[in-house]
Amino acid sequence: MTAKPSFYITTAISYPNGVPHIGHAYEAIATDAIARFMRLDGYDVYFLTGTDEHGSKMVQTAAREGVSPRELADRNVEAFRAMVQRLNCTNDDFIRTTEKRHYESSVGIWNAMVEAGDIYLSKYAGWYSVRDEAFYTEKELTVGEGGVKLGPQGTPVEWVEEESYFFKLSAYQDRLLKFYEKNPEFVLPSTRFNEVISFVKGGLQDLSVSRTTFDWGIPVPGTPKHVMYVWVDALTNYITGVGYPDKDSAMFKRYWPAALHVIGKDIVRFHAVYWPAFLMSAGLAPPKRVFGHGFLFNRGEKMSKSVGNVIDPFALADAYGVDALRYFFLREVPFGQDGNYSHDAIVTRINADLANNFGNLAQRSLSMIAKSRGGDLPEPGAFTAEDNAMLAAVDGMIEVAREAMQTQQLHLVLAHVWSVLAQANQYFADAAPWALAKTDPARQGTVLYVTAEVLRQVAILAQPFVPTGAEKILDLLAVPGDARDFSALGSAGRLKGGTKLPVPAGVFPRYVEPTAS
Ligand code: ME8
Repeated sequence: MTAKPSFYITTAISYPNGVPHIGHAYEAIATDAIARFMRLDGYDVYFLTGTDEHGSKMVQTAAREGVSPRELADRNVEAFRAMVQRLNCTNDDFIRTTEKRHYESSVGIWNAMVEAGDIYLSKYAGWYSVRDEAFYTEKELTVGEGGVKLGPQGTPVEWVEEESYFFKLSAYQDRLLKFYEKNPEFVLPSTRFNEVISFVKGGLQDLSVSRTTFDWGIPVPGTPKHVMYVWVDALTNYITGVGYPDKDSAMFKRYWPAALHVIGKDIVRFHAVYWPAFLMSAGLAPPKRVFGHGFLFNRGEKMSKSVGNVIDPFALADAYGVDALRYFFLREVPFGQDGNYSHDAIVTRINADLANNFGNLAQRSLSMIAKSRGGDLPEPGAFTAEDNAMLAAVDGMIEVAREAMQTQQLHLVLAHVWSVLAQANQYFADAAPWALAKTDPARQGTVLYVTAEVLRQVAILAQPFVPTGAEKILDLLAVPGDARDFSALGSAGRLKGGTKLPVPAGVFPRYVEPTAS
């Protein structure tokens, strides 16, 4: 047996300076859907998420709340852990940057960069945004209300002057540009890649990589009055998660370089410029891909912890259900673009796509099998042209899905699968099996068989997105646990006529507005 190809996938690690918001939930859901898809498609997937606990943003929030940064982190981390569980994410690990393994890893990469001759001591004098944890040049700034200077993401900057270690980022300009040229899909969507390339072409300045004005960070080896710049330690989490600094470990060899970092569009520069440069300096391979997803807006409003209009992902999961939330975000928002959400839009998707197209087709066909066949899946007779067209459409889904997933176009996978479901609803309506029970039971059996086969393949492909409901439908079709991955798609995995099916039950209910009590 050949070994499965590995696929190491990560989310960004979140700042636990507050509780999780819907942006964090969106990223976790999307990353989990990709991880599940690749696992079902035969990859050896490793999925990491976690929290980014150092830096001045944590220090400032903790001071405002009258607790230590560690207390603040300890308190909020639990909410992040709970969120990924609540959202049905299948992460293999959850990393905290305050863990011992991460200190060792960060010291490891620091020392490797020192050995490469890329770290030197100097003085930093420039602009810093605490909210972005980012240094900006004068030319990147704009002036906001009351003359306040703002960074490119619209956050306030302050003047910082301190002794600092620097990383020779300027020496990596050509190597980065060559790397980009060789890897034309290193950053997706391509518009974000173009921004990265022009930023690098515009000239890179050396990067301040240590701070001396606070001590909430990983001490620089040999110079404990310096702590590492939070982004050095944050990015390093991705290699800590697979065993660094032990580069020879089985884990590291198996999973590094990462196949995919899923992050938001605001932090593409850190992942696509600084991170590969650090790795090149340390003699490690850069990740294979960085995907910068869009931002979610609550009816057009940007959500962020600092602004205060945070939408609680737990409340949304309680209100609509986890499958529905996952489906909504991944179907509604083209992956890579910004998206809006509102109660009405979520309810429309639940009722039209999940309840009507999927749940209702399953309910109608399975209860007909229960009623007119005593729960035995019918043996099909000879297929008509309509049956063959339907089966060809459903057998062809995986190819379209795989193609879309090569560039993480999750919404296109769902759009295609649901277009086949729409075709199946039409097929079912046209064939009218309810009317055939008496007139032509053999033909009815064939129609019900074909419909069940459509449901089987749709449910297998829907598992990464709506795992709970899809698994229930596979249970109702008596599909064994070892016949639910993508190798069971297509004609090779056809349902067997005569199989005894369990008593049908509703899956994907309609959303009903709660009545005021
Ligand atoms: O940036 N919509 O942490 P973070 C969609 N610690 N995504 C959003 C969003 C929104 N409204 N708001 C934030 C950090 N995000 C760093 C990352 S990685 C080595 C360190 C995304 O808690 C954001 O783009 O501010 C990022 O990918 C993730 O949520 C965590 O954001």
